[in-house]
Amino acid sequence: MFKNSKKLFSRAQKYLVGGVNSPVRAFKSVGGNPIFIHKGKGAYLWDVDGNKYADFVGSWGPLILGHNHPSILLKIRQQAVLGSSYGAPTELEIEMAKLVSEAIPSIEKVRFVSSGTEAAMSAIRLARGATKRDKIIKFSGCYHGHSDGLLVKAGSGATTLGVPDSSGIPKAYSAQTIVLPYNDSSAAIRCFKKMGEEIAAIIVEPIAANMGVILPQKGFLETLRHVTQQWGALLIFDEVITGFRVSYGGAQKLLGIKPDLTCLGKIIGGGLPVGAFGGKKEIMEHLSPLGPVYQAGTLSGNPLAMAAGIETLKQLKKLNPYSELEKRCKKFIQSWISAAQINQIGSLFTLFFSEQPVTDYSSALKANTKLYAQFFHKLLEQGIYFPPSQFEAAFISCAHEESLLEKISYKILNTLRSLNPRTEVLE
Ligand code: KE4
Repeated sequence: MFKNSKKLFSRAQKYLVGGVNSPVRAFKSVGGNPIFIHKGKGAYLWDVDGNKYADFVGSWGPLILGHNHPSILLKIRQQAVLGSSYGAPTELEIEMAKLVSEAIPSIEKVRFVSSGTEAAMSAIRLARGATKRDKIIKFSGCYHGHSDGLLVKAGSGATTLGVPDSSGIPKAYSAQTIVLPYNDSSAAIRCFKKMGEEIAAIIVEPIAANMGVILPQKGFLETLRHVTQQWGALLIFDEVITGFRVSYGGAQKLLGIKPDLTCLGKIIGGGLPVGAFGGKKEIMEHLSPLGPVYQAGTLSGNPLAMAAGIETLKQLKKLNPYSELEKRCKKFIQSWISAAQINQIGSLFTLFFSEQPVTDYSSALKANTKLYAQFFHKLLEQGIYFPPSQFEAAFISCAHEESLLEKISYKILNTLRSLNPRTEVLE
């Protein structure tokens, strides 16, 4: 079933660290060898052994329209014959910036970069430059890319300064980052009372999706908005996943909270490398070439990526698929509710192998990752490709037809039953 993938994986390990270019792809948390992909189309992937899969990873979020969408492919082709990169401004960047700003009004000015990591790293530097303060707050279990100051875990006490969450990061960097529990409003208030004048910004995933999907509890984001305004700090929403995923205006539109800065990525590239950060004009204009906060990128605003992103946003604006995706996703997961903890919003969800509700990182870590690993491989053998980690979000796309979801939902229920005989069927 996986002969050619196995061969490619051993060749890959000769040249690529761990055989991959991003760790989660190596299947370390579910065991076994990664499948190597030959092509994608709509809701499906095919691996190099010809196995077909219904794909619920969607390249980790960008492909809300499905793989290889014809009109996006056409726009990439049309741009490719004009050239792939100029390192000079193009009209495409203006069109893309206008689409983003019209969709997310809190983004009065925007800067395009080439990844979500770059977007979050740059937004933090901008916040520090604009406020002349050094400390930032992030939340345990939230991921904002791999820049040094954000690969930090909580120090000993809740509001003590962070410690590195990876080797190679100087303690001095992590000491500027405070890590608080997600959904813990009082910890945020206590922290500001203790060191509010030193805090440049809070960065938060308004809907967490990197510990599995975890929804913000009532009042949490409102508290972050209030306490940052009270103390002159900035509120940064990392919408790399939720931007254009949970609504055309992202989580901030859905939840009615306006941040000072927003990070974007994934969907806005339509499958090509694009990230972005943007916000209030008077904050953004601290950025070079207007202001003293330096930021740059060879491929920022790359024309091919802009062409793919523009077409993606135009399609989403035309289709406005969000209520349909929410309906389909809710129907898709409803029969599993008795067998696992399911957190879902819009077209993203996580099935936690846990007895109790999952509302923050510590409750997420109680999930049975061994059972998840068995679940993952049983699905893979049935042609269903779920995220190879319990702590990642699964996605459906506009290409996941109801008939497909119904068929797959039944297979998943049977798989859950085989792993957990206690599963009653909710007809
Ligand atoms: P990238 O640098 O991977 O484009 O974006 C970093 C990032 C920033 N913010 C959020 C909320 C994110 O989810 C991410 C990246 N997400 C992971 C999956 N959860 C990317 C997959 C991977 O690391 O291979």
